[in-house]
Amino acid sequence: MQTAGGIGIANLPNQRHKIVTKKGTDFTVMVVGESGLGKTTFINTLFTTTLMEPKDPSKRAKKQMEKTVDISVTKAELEEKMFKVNLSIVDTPGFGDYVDNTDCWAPVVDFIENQYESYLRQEQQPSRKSIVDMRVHACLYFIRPTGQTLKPQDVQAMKEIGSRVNLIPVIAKADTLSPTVLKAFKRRVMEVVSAQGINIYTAPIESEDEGTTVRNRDIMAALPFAIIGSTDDVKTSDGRVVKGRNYPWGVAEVENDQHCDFKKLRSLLIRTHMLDLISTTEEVHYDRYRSTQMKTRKFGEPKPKKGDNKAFKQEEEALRKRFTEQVKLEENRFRQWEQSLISERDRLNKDLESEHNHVKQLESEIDSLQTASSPKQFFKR
Ligand SMILES: Nc1nc2c(ncn2[C@@H]2O[C@H](COP(=O)(O)OP(=O)(O)OP(=O)(O)O)[C@@H](O)[C@H]2O)c(=O)[nH]1
Ligand SMILES: [Mg+2]
Repeated sequence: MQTAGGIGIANLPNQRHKIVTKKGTDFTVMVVGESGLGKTTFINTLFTTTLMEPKDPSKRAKKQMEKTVDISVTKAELEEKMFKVNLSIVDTPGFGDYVDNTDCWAPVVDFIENQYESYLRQEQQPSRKSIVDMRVHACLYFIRPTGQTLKPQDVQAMKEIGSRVNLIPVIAKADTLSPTVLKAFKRRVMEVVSAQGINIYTAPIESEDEGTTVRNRDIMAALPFAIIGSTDDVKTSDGRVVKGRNYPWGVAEVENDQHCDFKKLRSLLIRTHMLDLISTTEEVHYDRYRSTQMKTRKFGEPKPKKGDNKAFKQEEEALRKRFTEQVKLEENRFRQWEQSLISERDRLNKDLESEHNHVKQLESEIDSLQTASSPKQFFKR
C-alpha cells in the first residue's frame, strides 16, 4: 500500500487545512483516449504498484484483454497518519468505436459536466453535510505512440476536455518507441499543444524548498508523460523482479525513470500535486462551470438536456435512413402500380375505341343496307 516514505498525503493537511475533514478528501482521476491504448491496464498498474496487493492474476489478465464498454469507477481509500483520501479512478471506453469520430469527446465532456452539475445542485441544498463529490480533478489523455504528431481528433478532444478540467497528456505504450523517437514525439506534441492553444495542466514549480522546486521542474519537464503499463512481474537481466514488459532485448520497466515517466505521473497525482489539482479544479474549472450556468439559468433550475449523445445520434441517423429508404421503395412500388394502371387504362381505351369503331362500322353497314332497299316496299309490307 505504501512506497518508501509513505505516499505523501500526510503532508496535505499542512498545506491546506480547509480540506481536512473526518470524511477525508475526494480525489477523482479519469482516463480517456483511443481504444486499446492501455487505459485500463494503466489503472490496474497504478493499483498494483501503489495501492493494493495484486489481485488474482488470472482475473487481471482477463480484464486487460476486454474492451471497456462503459464508464466505470474504481475506488480506493488512501490513509496516512490519520489523513484520508477517497480516490476514484474513472475508466472510459476508448474512442474509435464509431464510423465518425468528430464528437468522440462528447461523452467524456458530459461526464465531467454532470459531476459539476451534481455538485452544484448539492451545494444549493440546505444540508451540505453528505455531499457526494465526484468532480474530476485530473483527466489523463492517452495519445497513440505514432512517433509523428497529434491527430486532428486528439487536438479537438483535448481542446474540449482541457477547457473544462485539469488535462494531463500521456503518451501510451512508451515501450514501443525508441528513446530518440519518443523524445522528438514529446517535443512535437508539446508544440502542437501550444500552437493550438490546448489548455493543459501546469503545476506551480517555484517553492520555498529548493529540492521541491527542482523536483517540480523535473516532473513538468517530462510532459507529456510517457508511460508503460503492466501488472506482470518480470525478471530483469540483473535478477530483479519488477513490473514490466518482456522483450527479446530486455525488460521495459514500469517504475524505472530511465524507461518511462510512470513514477513521475503517479507522484504528481497522489503525492506532490494532489492538492493543487484539487484546488485548481475547485477554483478554476468548477468555478467557471458554475458562473456560466448561473448566467444562463435561474437558481435551482435543472440543466437543459443536450441531444448530443453520439450513440443515440447515430441510431437516430440510421433509423431516419431506413425510413427514407422504405418510403422511397414504397413510392417506387406505387409509381409502378400507377404506371401499370395507366397502361391498362390506355389498353382498355384502345379496346373501347376499336369496339366503338366496329359499332360505327356496323351502323353504317345497316344504313347502307336500309337505303338499298325501297322504303315504299318497306311500308307496303
Ligand atoms: N506494449 C504495451 N502494451 C500495452 C501497454 N499497456 C497496455 N498494453 C496492451 O494493450 C492492450 C489494450 O490494453 P487496454 O488496457 O485494454 O486498453 P484500453 O485503453 O483500456 O482499451 P479500451 O478499453 O478499448 O478503450 C492490451 O493487450 C494490453 O496488454 C503498454 O504500456 N505497452
Ligand atoms: Mg479499457
